[in-house]
Amino acid sequence: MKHLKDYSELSPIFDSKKVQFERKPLNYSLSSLAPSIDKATMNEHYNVHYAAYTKKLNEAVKEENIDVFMGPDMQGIKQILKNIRKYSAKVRNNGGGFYNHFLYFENLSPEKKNPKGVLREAIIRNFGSLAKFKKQFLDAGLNQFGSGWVWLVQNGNVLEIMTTTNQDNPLMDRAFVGEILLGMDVWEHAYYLKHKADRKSYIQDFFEVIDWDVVEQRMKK
Ligand code: MN3
Repeated sequence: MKHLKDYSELSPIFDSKKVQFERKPLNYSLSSLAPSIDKATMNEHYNVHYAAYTKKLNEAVKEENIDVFMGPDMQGIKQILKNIRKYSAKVRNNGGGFYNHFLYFENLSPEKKNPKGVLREAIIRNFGSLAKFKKQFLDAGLNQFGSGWVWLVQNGNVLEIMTTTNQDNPLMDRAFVGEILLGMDVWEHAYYLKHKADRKSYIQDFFEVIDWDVVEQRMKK
């Protein structure tokens, strides 16, 4: 089996038998986000949950003979998500799980950062202040019933907060053509070992470990 990674520059390939989605390696250690997100949670989340979505997505792509165009900037999975209604629940759940966790782990950092430059300006223009953005993002997370995700997305000059259920993603079945800037997992597996049922304290801790440089890099400028 030739392994292809959907997080790097690749040659195009259309053969589902050769497609292999892989987790993006972390550029920080599992323990380095503590105390905001503890090592045990990170290990379960990255090495068990994210790994399982990735494995099952690879299974589903083979079982359903899905031709995937692997390319830079995660084109392979994005193409599947944008056409998700053509595929099974297994593809939807695990394709979403694969891409959502790619975004989540990439937009975390052990370094304390703050929004800068055009990102900071856009947040202030759209939400009034960073504090007001955080309040809206927190509320969106608290109001998301059951498992799901909270997103900061960009549509042209407009930044918006969106939520999705289960492992759905803004790219699925929508007229969404913008950029996903930030993803926050509010499934219990993202926080239950440390924060128990206290989703609010998890979200407050999540704000401490956001990689705002990655968020800014995802902006279309
Ligand atoms: Mn998760």
